[in-house]
Amino acid sequence: MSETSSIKPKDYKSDIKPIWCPGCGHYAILSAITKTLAYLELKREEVALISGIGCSSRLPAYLDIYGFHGVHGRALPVAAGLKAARPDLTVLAAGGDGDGFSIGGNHFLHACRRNMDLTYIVLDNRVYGMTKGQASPTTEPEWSHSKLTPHGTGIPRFRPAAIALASGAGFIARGYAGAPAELSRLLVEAIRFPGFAFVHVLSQCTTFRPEHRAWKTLVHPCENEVMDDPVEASHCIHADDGMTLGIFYRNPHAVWQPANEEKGSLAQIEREFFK
Ligand SMILES: Cc1ncc(C[n+]2csc(CCOP(=O)(O)OP(=O)(O)O)c2C)c(N)n1
Ligand code: SF4
Repeated sequence: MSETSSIKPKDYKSDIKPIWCPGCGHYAILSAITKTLAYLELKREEVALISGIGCSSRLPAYLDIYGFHGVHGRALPVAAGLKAARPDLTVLAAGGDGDGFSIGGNHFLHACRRNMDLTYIVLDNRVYGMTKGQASPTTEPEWSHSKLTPHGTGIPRFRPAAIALASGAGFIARGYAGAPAELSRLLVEAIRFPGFAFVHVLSQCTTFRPEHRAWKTLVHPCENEVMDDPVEASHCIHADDGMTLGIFYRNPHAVWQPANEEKGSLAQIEREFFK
């Protein structure tokens, strides 16, 4: 990371102190994001982070950049709208596994397919943290610690990387809150990638999934070179045990960005609307 940059990671932090539980993985991801922005020397007014709802989606409050703490599962359409109107901005979207893969699952598929120049960071703790520990789409089928699913869900886990690949995402990577320097390197690559970049981040929930402490012994680096062939990447992603870290797939292709010539001022839009 650059030592010469005049803009420091702390410059991107707001004065609001995070209220996450002690040891929550989301702290390290917040720090990785600020380090990434400083490394890329992005001015605060050049970047926006859009979130949904959940512990993870509190991120915009803790950052002193443009931000929008949105509606559950709706970070991606808001981020896409912002990018359509302001292509000059670096637009990040972030949220949890419940937010992005359950209620927002449909948006995830189509954001991958549409391929706007966005970076989507999912803080995956395999549980609904904010609503006190229900199973999410990435929860193991046998996990039975929620009163709602006392015998486990019995349903196979959602495979975010495989679904992103099948839906057309051009950049797919996985990081871990316990490896923040590596995560920051992934985020740099993701933001530089021209198109939709999906960064799946394992983020431990110390309160509802204390067994996540073992993750530090389970994660392992991706042994393959970064792939640009979807068939090869598909083999690799299907063989993955969910704990592989690194960039799985990188394949830039046509970015969708609506033409902005007809964009009017707010006053013009209002006049058209009430005509
Ligand atoms: C439309 C809607 N449905 C349900 C909720 C309740 N709700 C708030 S946060 C949340 C789950 C958040 O879990 P996740 O996205 O995994 O994030 P985490 O809190 O674990 O970081 C739910 C279901 C809501 N706020 N809005
Ligand atoms: S409930 Fe879990 S995800 Fe939410 S702040 Fe606490 S440790 Fe983090």
